Amino acid sequence: MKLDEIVISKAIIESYKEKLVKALDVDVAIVGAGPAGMVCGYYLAKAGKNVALFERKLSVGGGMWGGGIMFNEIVVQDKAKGVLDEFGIKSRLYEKGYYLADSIEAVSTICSKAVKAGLKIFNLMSVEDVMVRNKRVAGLVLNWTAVEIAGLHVDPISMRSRVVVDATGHPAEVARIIEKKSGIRLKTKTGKTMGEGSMWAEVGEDTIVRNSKEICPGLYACGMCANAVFGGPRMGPIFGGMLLAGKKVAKDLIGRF
Ligand code: 48F
Repeated sequence: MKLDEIVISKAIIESYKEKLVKALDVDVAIVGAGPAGMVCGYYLAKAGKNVALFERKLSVGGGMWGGGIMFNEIVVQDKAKGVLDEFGIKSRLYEKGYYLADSIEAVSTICSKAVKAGLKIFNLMSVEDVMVRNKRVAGLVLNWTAVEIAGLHVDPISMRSRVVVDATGHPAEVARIIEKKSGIRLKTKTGKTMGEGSMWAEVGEDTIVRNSKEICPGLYACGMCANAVFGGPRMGPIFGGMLLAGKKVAKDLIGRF
C-alpha cells in the first residue's frame, strides 16, 4: 500500500476537529496539566464526567518533570503514598514518612492513566479569558499558545463548562483573570488573590489540600494555585499535596453533580 500524505493530513484534521467540538460543552474544564490538574482530570473522567483539560505548553506535567533543581526525583509523604499506589507509580521508602518516585515515571503514568480514563487533553492552548454568566464562571476563552507567543492579533474561541478548575500552579492565572475583569469577589479574606508565601513544606502541603476548593461560583482552585489564591506557602519538590489536591477537587465535583 502506498502512503498518501493527504490521507494522513485529513485523518488528523477530522479527528482533532471532532475531539475539539466535543470539548466545547463539558462538565468540567481544567486549566493546566501539572500534577494537580491531571490527577483531578483522571478521577473525574474515571467517574464518567465529561472533562477537558487545556495546557499552554507542548508537554504536559508542569513542574513535576524536573523534581528539585532538575534532579528528576520527587518526594511524596506518607499521606499521599496511596495515590501513587492507585496510579501504579513505583515508590521506595527513603526514611520514615518520606517516599521517593521517579518524576518521569510519575508524570508519564499520571498522564497515561488520565487519558485512558477518558480525559481529553488539549496541549498548546492557552486560556486567555473566562466566560461569566450571572456572576458565575461559565466557561473559558482559548487561543493557540503560538498566537500568544507571536503576539498576533487573532481572536480566540470559547467553550462552556459547568465548572472550571484553575490548576495553573504558581501564577493562578484564571483566578487573576476573575479578579481583574469580572468584579466577582473571591472567597479569600481580601476577596482577591493573596499571593503565595515563602517556602514552608509542612504548612504548605496541608494548606494546599484545604485550599483546593471553590473560590467563587463555578471556579475551583487546585494544587499550587490554591495556595497562591489563599496566601499559603510554597513547598518545593514535595508532591503529595498536589496529588491529594487533585483527588479532593475531583471528589467534591463528583459529589456535586
Ligand atoms: O505548575 P504546575 O505543575 O502546577 P501544579 O499541578 O503543581 C505545582 C508543582 O509542579 C510545583 C510545586 C510543588 O511544590 O509547587 O510547582 O499545581 O502546572 C501548571 C500548568 O498550568 C499551565 C502551565 O503551563 C503548567 O503546565 N498553565 C498555566 N497557565 C495556563 C496554563 C493558561 N493560562 N492556559 C493553559 N495552561
